[in-house]
Amino acid sequence: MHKPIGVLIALLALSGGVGQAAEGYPAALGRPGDPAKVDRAIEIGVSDDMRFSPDEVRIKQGQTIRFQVLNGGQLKHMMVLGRLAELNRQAARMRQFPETPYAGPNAVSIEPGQMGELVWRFTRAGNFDFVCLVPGHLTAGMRGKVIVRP
Ligand SMILES: [Cu+2]
Repeated sequence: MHKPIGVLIALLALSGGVGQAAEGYPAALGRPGDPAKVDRAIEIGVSDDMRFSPDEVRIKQGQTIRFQVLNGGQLKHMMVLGRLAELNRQAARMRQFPETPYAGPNAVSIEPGQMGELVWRFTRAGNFDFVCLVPGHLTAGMRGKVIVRP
């Protein structure tokens, strides 16, 4: 009696239908994109005034986006996709353990004067966030929104 339910839950977990993906980003966010199949490139500037420019992007569900993140500042910055509640937890973890910075397919770090790329496929509609996880930057307001429309 209990066995089929256990199998069903295991299948749901494998399909990414519930909870967090193994890599630490929410399953609803989508998945790493194929750099050879990009629908659209979006340039985003980051700078030491702790802002993303633009800080809001609108895209269509199913699109693979190449974010080209240009660091015009003197400090290192990051762009990490996710949902704000979880990203805030990651920011707190990075304050506690700054020697192990967040890394994952939903994140890119950009040295001063450099450009970083992040290719992501947004498989579901919804509102998502992106932040900089360099300690202190998110609390200074370094975040933006991705609005994925169906
Ligand atoms: Cu930053």
